[in-house]
Amino acid sequence: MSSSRKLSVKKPVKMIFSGGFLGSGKTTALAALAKRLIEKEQRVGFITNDQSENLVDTIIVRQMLADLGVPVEEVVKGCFCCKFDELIEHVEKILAHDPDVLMGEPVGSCTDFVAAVANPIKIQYRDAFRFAPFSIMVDPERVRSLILNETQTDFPEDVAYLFGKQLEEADTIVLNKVDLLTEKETRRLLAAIGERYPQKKLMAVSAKDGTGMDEWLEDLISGRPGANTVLSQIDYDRYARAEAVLGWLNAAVKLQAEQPFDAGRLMTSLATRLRDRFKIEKGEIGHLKFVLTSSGKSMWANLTHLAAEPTVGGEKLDRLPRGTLIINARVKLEPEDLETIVRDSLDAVSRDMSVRSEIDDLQCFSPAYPEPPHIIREPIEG
Ligand SMILES: Nc1nc2c(ncn2[C@@H]2O[C@H](COP(=O)(O)OP(=O)(O)OP(=O)(O)O)[C@@H](O)[C@H]2O)c(=O)[nH]1
Ligand SMILES: [Mg+2]
Repeated sequence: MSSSRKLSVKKPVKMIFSGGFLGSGKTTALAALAKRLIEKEQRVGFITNDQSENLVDTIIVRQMLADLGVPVEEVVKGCFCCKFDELIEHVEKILAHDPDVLMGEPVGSCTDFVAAVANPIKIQYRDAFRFAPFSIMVDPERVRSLILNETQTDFPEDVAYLFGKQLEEADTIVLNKVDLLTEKETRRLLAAIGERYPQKKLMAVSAKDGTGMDEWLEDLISGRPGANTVLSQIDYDRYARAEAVLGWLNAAVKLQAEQPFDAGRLMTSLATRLRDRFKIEKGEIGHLKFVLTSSGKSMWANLTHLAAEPTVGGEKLDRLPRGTLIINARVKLEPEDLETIVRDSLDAVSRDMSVRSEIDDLQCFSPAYPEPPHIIREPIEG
């Protein structure tokens, strides 16, 4: 690969990318880090990524960071690795805003980021960017189920393989959601991760309550070179199988009612109903996320485990006569089954709440075999 294009930057832009499995807290954490950087008078840009259009994260990040003047771009219809040229196009759009820092969130089912994204960028645009340590975020429950085999999961072995590969290419493994853990449990999980990945820097944070976030940011902006841990070996067939067990659904739904309806109740009822159906079908949840937007305000709901209850966030919407609901579901189900369950559940909840729901756009599929255009497997400093 030759150095083919020049990007116009006054000084190298810091690249803060955080990967990690579905629902580990990447969007929440990167938005929180972006706010901290802005307080330090840094100019920030943000790039989201998904396998399809209608991505909840983009709406959430735009809402959380809009007033702070952060340009947000999204790369859709494939992960950064497979959509390398599109990624660069969107990076260029953000560079027009003259950022100091560019933050990016690869899709939660993505791995081999260093070989397929960071290394090609380092080679093609050597003077334009400096990578911060590449962080991989993990949810404590996934550590218990996918690494330690302590709790039951219906995700097959290939998903545990993908999860392990994500950790293997981290410079820093970030155990998130420690607000849900006792100190003892945090120490135990960190020790278990450290035993398996002894070369990695480990952090324990709560993106939600701020624990550990300043220390993490300090390391990210310390100048310690990042995205240097290229996977020496990865079986793309296993990686593809791990992605393909997931049904991936993105939908945009128009909601309208004669009598104003309760936005929070609609989302929690829908999430709960879906979870109960997924349980019956052994449809392990990667991430189920909704955002309901009305008159420029957005409220969202998330569910990351079959055993959990949905949580809501964002702006509290009053009772609404209409709104737009974006549904993103990443669930271990055949796409046809996932689509049927989502359509049925949406009908049932709409009926219960006397709301008319009309699906404007719906895509449901399994992610395609990952075929990054560039793979550079040598370690490259920079
Ligand atoms: N308790 C707790 N919940 C968190 C924390 N960080 C994120 N969450 C919740 O975890 C869920 C998933 O968070 P996201 O930030 O959307 O996760 P993500 O990794 O971006 O998910 P995908 O983009 O779908 O892969 C949301 O309900 C968040 O509110 C945390 O530190 N503590
Ligand atoms: Mg996200």
